[in-house]
This record gives sequence, structure tokens and C-alpha cells, in this order.
Amino acid sequence: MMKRYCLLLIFSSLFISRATAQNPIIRDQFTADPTARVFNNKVYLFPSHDILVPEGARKDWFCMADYHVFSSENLTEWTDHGVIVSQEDVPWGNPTGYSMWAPDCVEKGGKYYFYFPNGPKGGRGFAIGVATADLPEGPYRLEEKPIVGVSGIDPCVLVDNDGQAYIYWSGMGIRGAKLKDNMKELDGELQEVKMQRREGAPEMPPMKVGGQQMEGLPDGFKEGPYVFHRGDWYYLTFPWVRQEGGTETLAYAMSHSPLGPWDFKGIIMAEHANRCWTNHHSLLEYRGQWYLFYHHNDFSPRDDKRRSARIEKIGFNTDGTIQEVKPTLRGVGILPATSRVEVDRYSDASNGVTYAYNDTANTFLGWHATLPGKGSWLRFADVDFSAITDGYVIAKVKAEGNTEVIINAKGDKKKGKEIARLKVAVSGAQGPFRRSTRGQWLTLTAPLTNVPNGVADVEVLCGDSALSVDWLQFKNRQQYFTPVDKKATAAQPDDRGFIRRWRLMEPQKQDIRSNTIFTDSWLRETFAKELAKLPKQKAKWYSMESPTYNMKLFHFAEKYGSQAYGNLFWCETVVNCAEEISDIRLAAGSNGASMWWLNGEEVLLLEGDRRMVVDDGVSKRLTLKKGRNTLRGAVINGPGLSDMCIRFIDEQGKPVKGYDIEN
Ligand code: FUB
Repeated sequence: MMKRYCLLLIFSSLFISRATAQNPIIRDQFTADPTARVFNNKVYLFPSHDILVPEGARKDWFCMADYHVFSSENLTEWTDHGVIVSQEDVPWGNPTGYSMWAPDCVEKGGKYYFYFPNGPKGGRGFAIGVATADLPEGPYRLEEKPIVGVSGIDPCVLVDNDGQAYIYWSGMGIRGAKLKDNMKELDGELQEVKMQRREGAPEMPPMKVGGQQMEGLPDGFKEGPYVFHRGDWYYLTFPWVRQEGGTETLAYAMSHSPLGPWDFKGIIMAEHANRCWTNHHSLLEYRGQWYLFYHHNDFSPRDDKRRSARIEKIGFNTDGTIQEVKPTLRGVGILPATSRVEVDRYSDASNGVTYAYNDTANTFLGWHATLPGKGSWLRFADVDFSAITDGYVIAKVKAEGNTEVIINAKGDKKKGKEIARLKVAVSGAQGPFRRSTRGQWLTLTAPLTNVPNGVADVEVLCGDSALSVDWLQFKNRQQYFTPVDKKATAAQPDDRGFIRRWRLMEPQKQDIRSNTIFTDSWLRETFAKELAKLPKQKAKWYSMESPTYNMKLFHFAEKYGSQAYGNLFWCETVVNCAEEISDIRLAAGSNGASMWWLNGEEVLLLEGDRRMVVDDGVSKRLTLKKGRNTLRGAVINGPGLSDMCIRFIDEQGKPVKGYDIEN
């Protein structure tokens, strides 16, 4: 037993994985019968774990070999803490029974009690076992024997306000019983109960069963009891087949006593539209909101015994009755904009919007939504943008014709506003090197033209022709420049002597189709003309510090210019020397061409179509006078990334430092 316990401990602590999700909430495995509990201000999910039927196990039937536990603080990001109990570890259980059906877990006196059904070793039917732990995620210590007097499935335990615990289970109807303080034994006498048997099945000897039948429930098949207390009421909720040949609804009854009698009230959730036969659920209040956890065969459309947990918000009427809930794809929770926003799980959509598996052979790869054409849209509620300051969107999209993805955000009480627009050009350029991307998945990016404040609904609008969208994700742009505060103290050249603080004029758009025009004469003529315009130019200047030795002017243009390519950049900085520094040279690298002036005198020209290389060109010998020296540059580029790296070097090519940089 000790060895088994240690193994469980090692396995549980090794296996932790995280996932974000809408409905279904766990996306890398099946998770049926979701019992959720709040422990230590977190939601813990204890589902059963459907698997595909292995060789030798009963075909077309429920098949579960172990239990995982998951936790979440926001109901969208779930941590899988790994396996907590396996069928081979249950001392009294059939190690190859695959019957680890719907479980529950409760806390009492700082200990966690995990209740689970299982087929007994060498026996028939189901018994219910207990395992205890000091933390909800385990490790769990298994009891040697199942609970005496309980024969059935789907245990649920209620710890009442006075500390008295009750256990409910299904098997010969729904039964309930008091638990002793040790949480592992029934409190009260056992009765001999005659086994119900199917027509034609042999007579069975009577069984010793504890507790009592829950009275007041409607006729029809019932299982999966989940009992909770709210205000003055106890609620007994349960999956219920309300009509002959039907499938399970979720229904409920109310009482002022934990063991009834119950007053049947009606439906919480109707039958699944796709005839997934089972449903199974739990309800909880978390941070002031009530939620319904339930399951559906989302990842297993042709087999309703492989199911996945989902969540919806649920409400109560003033008389305590429960409001009926409709299943949704979006589910609940506020999703961080920085995680994948699976818009195929939309909250709402215009007519004709559909969703389909990305890969029918591997349904865990999720879905994509298709918007049929101009005017169609979908809305995904509650995306939290508070971590985005200056960002861009990444979209996984596919189209058959050129179209656009228009992304709007709608904050609380505000009208929707466009935040990004992506062009989906699928026809490609003609010629041997470019293929058409028609009908292929593309991952495109576009800057955010507006950043929503806090939580907003995201809308995806379709351009001229049909569009499929898998997901969106929002990211902060890497900070290439930090604006320099007016009151900032002077900077110094970096370790390698590079000047990283410059005043940059907002990029001046240039109509340059090819950089082959950057000849000596063209550059002199162009720079002279532009230089003459400078004094009257109304353009804005930005004082910027670069985190890297090279100033990535391309990113400056992305943010402050009207276009990323085809720009002239004017840059200025002031080199303030305590003493004169002579016999030095200006060393520059730029992409593309550039020209440099020290105290108004031209000192260097880098002509031609260049890549940025450190010390690519050096000036004649120069002197930096004592006091302020103005260094000015012009960098020009057509189609291509623009950047520059500038420093002074001495006669040995070593960096010159020891001066201040002001601007
Ligand atoms: O998951 C196996 C069984 O299916 C559960 O125990 C029932 O409640 C039903 O959901």
C-alpha cells in the first residue's frame, strides 16, 4: 500500500499541465460527470475520465480507468494536476473493470474526501470507495474497503452547515444517508432490500443497504444526484429521462430537509439536441455567481460515451427555484486577450455562420467557424484586454477569395469600435516563386488601431467573400523604443560606444520602388532638398531610447508613421563633452542609405542598397568640441526594414565613450 501511495505521489506531482478553454473546458482528454467544488478560493474539478475502449473491455460502453483533478481561478484557464486514483490502485476494486464512474470530493475538518464508484473485485454491480488527502490535488490515500451499505454509482456528499455529512447515490432509485463523523461509514441501520431485476433475470438474494429512498421525485430513469444547500433550501438535482425513449435532462427538487421529502420543481437543462444520452452535472457558487457544470459529447460526435465537461452561468428566482439554462459554445469566464480566443465557440453569430472540426480524425484539434460572406459576423463575449497596451492581433484564417477580417471590440455600454483589420489576400503574386494560398490556413497579424479598455466583447466581421476563422490572439508589441522623459538626466553611450538616445522625426513617406536609386548624386540631391525643408516642417519629433544598440527605425515607422516601408527618417542627438575629444571618427551602419552631419558639416555618406552592418562606413578624422555637438542623420529606405547603429571610434577602432548624450 505504501509503495502504491508513493507512486501516486510521484506521478501526481510530475504531471501538471495547463490549458485555456471555452466549452468544452478541457481540451486534451475526455472529462465526463463534472463535479466542481470550491476549495481555498479556487475551483477544483473532479470529472470521470472517459477513454476509448481498449482491447478486451466492453464495447460501446462507458470506459474509465482513473481520475484526474483540475483547478482554475478564472474558469477559463485550467491546470491538470494529473491522476489522483487509478483502477489498479483500488484495493477492493477490479483492476481491469474500467468502471471509475462519476465521483465527488468534499472537505471536512481540513481533510479532503474523494468518493468514487467502481466494480468490486470478482463481484457484480458497483460499490463506492473513499480516498483521503490533505490537499484537493492529492496525494490520496485509498481505503481498504468500500462503504458498507452503499450499492450503486454517482456518489454525492453534502456537508451541512452543522457539520453533519450526508451521502447520496443512485442504484435502485436515488438514496440518501447520514455519514458518520469519520466520513467513511454510514450512520444508521442497514435494511434488507430486495434487488430489482430485469424481466427474465434470475432472482437475487436481498441486499443490506443503508439510508433511505429519496421521496417525491418523478417517475422515469434518474441517476447522478447532486445535492446542495442555498439559503433555506436543499436542492436535489439529478439527470432524468422524462419520456419513454428519451435522453437525459437535468432536473431538480427542493426541500427544507437534507433527506427530503422532496418537492419536484422541473428542468434545469433540456435534453441535448444531438441526443447525447447522458448528462451529469454539479452546481456551485464562486465569487458571487452560480455555475452549472455539465457534460456533452463535443469531441466524440458519433459516440456519446466519450464526453467533455462544460460550464454555464445559472440563476435563481426569488422563490428559490432554478432558472432553466441553455447550453452554449462560449461557456463562461473572462478570457485573457493574450490567450487563444477560440472564436468558433462564439456567444452569438449572424445567420449562416457555422462551425466544423479542424480535423475529423482528431477532434481534439478543435473547431473553426465559417462566415459565409459580407455582412456576416460572430461575437465572442468577455475578453480581457487589460494586459494589452500597444498590441497587435494574430488571426488563424482561411479563405477561398480575397477578403478581410474586421475585428471590433465592444466594451461595457459602448458601441462596437474597429480595433484591427486584416487583409486576406489568397491569390498570391503571379510567377514561379509565389503560390496561391487559396483555401489554406494562414496566420496573419495586424496592428491594433485601438486598444479596448478592460473587458470587451470581440466581434469578427467578414469582408467581401467567405472567411473561416480558427482563433485570434492579442499580443503586446515588443517595446523597441522607450520615450524619453523631458526631465530625464543625460544618457551615456553603451558599453560598445553606441548612441541609443535620439530625437526622431515622424517618418517622411517616400515613393521609392527600388533601392537601386540610392546613388551618391541622387542621395545628395534628395537630402539637400529635404534638409532645406526641415526648418519649416511641422512634423512631430520624438525623443526615444532604444533597448538595443541599433535603432529599429522600421518599428518606429510602424507606430508613428503612415507606412512601415518607404520612409525618410531624420534623427538628431546632442553629444555633450566635458573636454574636447580629437582624432576620432564617426562609424555608422544603416539599412538603407544614410548621410551624417556633425555640427552642420557633412561627415559621412553611406550610399547604395545596404544592410545594417556595425562600422560599415567611417568618417574622416573628427573633433568633438568641448560642450554641445549636434549630430544629425538621415536614413532612407524603400521596400525593406530600416535601422541604424552609430558610434564614435578612435584610431585603433575602439569605441569612444566618456561624453553625455542629451536631446
Ligand atoms: O459516466 C458514467 C455514468 O454516465 C455516470 O455515472 C452517469 O451519471 C452517467 O453520466
